[in-house]
Amino acid sequence: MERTLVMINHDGLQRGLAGEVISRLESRGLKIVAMKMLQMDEAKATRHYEPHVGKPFFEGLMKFITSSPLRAMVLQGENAVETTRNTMGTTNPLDASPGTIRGDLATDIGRNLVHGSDSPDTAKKEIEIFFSPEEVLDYPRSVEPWVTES
Ligand code: IDP
Ligand code: MG
Repeated sequence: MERTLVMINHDGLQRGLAGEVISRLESRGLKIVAMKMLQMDEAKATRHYEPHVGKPFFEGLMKFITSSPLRAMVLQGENAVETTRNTMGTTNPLDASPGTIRGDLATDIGRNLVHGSDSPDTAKKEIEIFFSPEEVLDYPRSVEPWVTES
């Protein structure tokens, strides 16, 4: 069973698209095993986007990502990383296929709504930046909450 880090960035929150994004990911069979609101400080943002340090868009990305709270989640499932990535669509929404989150809901590469880890190794590192082990709570699929014990 694989885990991945998903963020609904504040462009997504401000546009009221969190439910839509979560719904699409849950509909693919991924379980939300952790979720919270958080505001990234510069240290956490730099760790999270470390591979992009020095790129032309890095400064703008830092400014954007630290400017308002966002929603972070850990999703779990078979091939959670790849399933999340292909549900999100490609980085530039202009190239993203219709049917993907970015292809249907975004137009601007700097406002592409979501983050998803790009490999299981990256996922592990990214989850550790934002969640303590106690905050990630797996639960069984077999629970039947609609049946009252008598
Ligand atoms: P990803 O989010 O699809 O994994 P990354 O290459 O990891 O894409 O880039 C992280 C984020 O940085 C992107 O989601 C996007 O918001 C921003 N970004 C990446 N490339 C560019 C660019 O060329 N111009 C502006 N922003 C970019
Ligand atoms: Mg990435």
